[in-house]
Amino acid sequence: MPGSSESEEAIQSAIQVLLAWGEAVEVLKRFTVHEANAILSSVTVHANKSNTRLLIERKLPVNLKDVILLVAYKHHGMPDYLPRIMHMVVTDRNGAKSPTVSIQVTFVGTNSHAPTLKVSQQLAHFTENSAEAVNITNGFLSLTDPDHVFYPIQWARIILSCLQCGEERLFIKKSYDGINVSYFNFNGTYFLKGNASTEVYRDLLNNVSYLNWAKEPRRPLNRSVTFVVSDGVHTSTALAKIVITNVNDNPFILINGGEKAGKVSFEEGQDFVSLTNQVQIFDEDEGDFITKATVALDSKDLDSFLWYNATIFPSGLTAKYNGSRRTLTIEGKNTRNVYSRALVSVQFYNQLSSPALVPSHKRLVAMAVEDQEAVSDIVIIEVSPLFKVQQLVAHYYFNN
Ligand SMILES: [Ca+2]
Ligand SMILES: [Ca+2]
Ligand SMILES: [Ca+2]
Repeated sequence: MPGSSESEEAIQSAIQVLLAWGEAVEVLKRFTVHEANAILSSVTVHANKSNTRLLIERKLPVNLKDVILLVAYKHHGMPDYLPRIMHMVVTDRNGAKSPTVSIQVTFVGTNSHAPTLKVSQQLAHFTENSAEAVNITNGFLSLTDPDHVFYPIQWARIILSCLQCGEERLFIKKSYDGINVSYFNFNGTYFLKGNASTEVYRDLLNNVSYLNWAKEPRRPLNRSVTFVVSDGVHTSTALAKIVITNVNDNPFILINGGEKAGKVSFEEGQDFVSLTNQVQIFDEDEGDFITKATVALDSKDLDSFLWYNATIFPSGLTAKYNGSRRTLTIEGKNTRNVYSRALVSVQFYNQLSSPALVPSHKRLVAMAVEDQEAVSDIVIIEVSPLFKVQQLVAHYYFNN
């Protein structure tokens, strides 16, 4: 069939396509390299330097319009996806050209791809007591979806594996019109809802930060953050991790129902007096033990010493008094309650009927405790002697 033969000749010749827009050139090249499929595998594409002209050589009969539509559809970077006019000229092997034919290309898409969500660097660090929330992904979260222009991202969810939900939480300090953001403190979950591009969602998800204001972050000291996005049909998930560094908080002492200093008095010649009737020891780090307590006399106080009431001193601790340093040291790893009892048992001794001036009659006693890392502030207890009224003795000498 001559007509058919003429047609075959045209089909097997080089086909030159003049494109009215330049952007498709790079896309077409990229597409043929990376995403060759059944249609394009039979087509060879050359671009000229002006970037507005494509030379498509074909070996097998295919519908050229399909090729162009497919190429256009695959063009991820197209800014507006408005219809384009393409002008085509077909040249046979003798160089004879057809009249120019114009094709309007309308972009259509199918939501066939799941969004690709990735966190390439997964680890964020948070240090206890930091006032600043720490960014979780630091820009290392990426989100793409080849068909996002036709099928935008519809919602995202961010889930913190909080152990003290309420004392630790996520923040997003950024907003976009049209995206509704809500956070649920009780389970550490953000919900983002609203159609938007992958760029907008990527930006929001890269702005998620974590803050923990607990004095003792709950162990284990790591958390995970799960990101989920959906284009309405497909969802994708990525994970990031947070490692928390715990900081030791110093223990502290309150005596006699909440004071940071105390006063007791003793009658001279009384022998001894208890320094406190109540000691409370606190440590923000709930799990911390106390390892040591010291009670020290003023260095000038040479006529007093410290000891403890053995009947109420708790078992599990040891106490020894260093006379030259005038310090009672209580040791043993134990709870704050046990140390409280030990400190309540401490007694101040001064057996002189007329205590020396040091430099006044008042004596100072310093009390402190230590956890495994740090010493508390010192609590000072002022010990004042009460003078006994001296019996006035009159001596009469009678001379005969
Ligand atoms: Ca999609
Ligand atoms: Ca702490
Ligand atoms: Ca502590």
